[in-house]
Amino acid sequence: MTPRMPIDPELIAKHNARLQQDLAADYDHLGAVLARRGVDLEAVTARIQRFAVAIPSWGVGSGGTRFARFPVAGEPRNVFEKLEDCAVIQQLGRATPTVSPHIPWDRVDDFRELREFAHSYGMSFDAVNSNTFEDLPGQLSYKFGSLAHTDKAVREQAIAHNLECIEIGKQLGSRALTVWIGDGSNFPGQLNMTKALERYLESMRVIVAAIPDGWRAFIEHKLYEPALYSTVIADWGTSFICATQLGANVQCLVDLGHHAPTTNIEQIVSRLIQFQRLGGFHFNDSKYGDDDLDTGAVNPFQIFLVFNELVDAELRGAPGFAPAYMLDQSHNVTDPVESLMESAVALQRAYAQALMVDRAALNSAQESNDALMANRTLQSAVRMDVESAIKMARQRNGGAIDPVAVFRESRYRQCKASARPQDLTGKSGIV
Ligand code: RM4
Ligand code: MN
Ligand code: MN
Repeated sequence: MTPRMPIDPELIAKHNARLQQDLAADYDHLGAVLARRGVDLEAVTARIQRFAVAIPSWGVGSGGTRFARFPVAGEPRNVFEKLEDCAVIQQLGRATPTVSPHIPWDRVDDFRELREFAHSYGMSFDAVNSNTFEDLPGQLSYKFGSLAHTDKAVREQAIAHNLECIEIGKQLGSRALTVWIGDGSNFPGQLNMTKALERYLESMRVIVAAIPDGWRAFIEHKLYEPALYSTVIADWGTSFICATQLGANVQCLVDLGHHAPTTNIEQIVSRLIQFQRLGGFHFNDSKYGDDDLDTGAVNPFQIFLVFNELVDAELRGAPGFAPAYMLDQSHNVTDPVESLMESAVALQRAYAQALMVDRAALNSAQESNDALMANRTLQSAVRMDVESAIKMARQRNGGAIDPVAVFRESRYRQCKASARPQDLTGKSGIV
């Protein structure tokens, strides 16, 4: 069955035809440059074609700050409409075939129907995210935490929610549960930090016992927010300890925004790979904190350095290496569809550049302590203009050479602005 296409394929074909000749010339040129470096462009393009990153369902709506939210016209009002927007991102960009749902934001009566709906667009579901940081009417409050709460009844409610997320995931065809908690404290002394972690582990043990065979549980650390003095899973060290305590199917997720500025994230990635606990990523970018800006918008070199570790692990066949890639961004001033398409490209770019690192030269520079040459080896890869390889990969996968241009010309957003009248009452900062 051919998947439903939210954008007219004719429009993509027309655009591609216009850009075809220039792309072929740029691609040939890149091939010649790479050949001189001993890199086979076709092999790189084939790997870019296979690269995939999940879209966060919450990312296709406008985010917001603590101050205000400025919804984009025609933003999705429910998970079906979110999937439709995700399908646009995939149809044009061809790097995002899966969606990571968030419960309860994406709750529906019939999850099998939702799965079928996604399939009709050629999309499927990635890790299910549980949410125990927000209160729902009629429930016990998470104001003072969830899985690590002092009150057993609250912990049980949070556990039950995660168990339900696993059941939902089974119906959606997911293979992972992502648990991020907001638990922590706002004042020194407020929380017994040891007891809180003990309670967290006790709760997580129940959840992990319900993780089906072939699934993974991802735990996600975060330095601060909503708890502003201490968080229970504050850093990768705590996350790593918890994963090792909880079982082989529990791995650490690295959300790039969840670190103090200047933290050496690529080194964290290297450590987690080495000890087989790298579950995957929530990609985004930031300048100050958990800004959730578009991936690669502020510090593309950081993304490259992360991919340098990932490619190194891939090439040496690091045991247990199977990171799940997801975006986790909040779009305040851009069209979320455009931001997500550009972010997937930023990852492909970092991946392609990391594939171009002369590994033999890097290794010999490292072994001989030639710091300058080692750094020059990385710098020369990151300076490569790999756009034509990415465009070629996208076109070969059936996408648009210039996804943003096609998206704008399609007037999809304008159509949705009238097709999806918004009820703006009672909407909070996040989708
Ligand atoms: C958190 C964390 C989680 C995400 C929520 C929306 O800061 O990054 O992964 O689900 O935000
Ligand atoms: Mn995240
Ligand atoms: Mn976050």
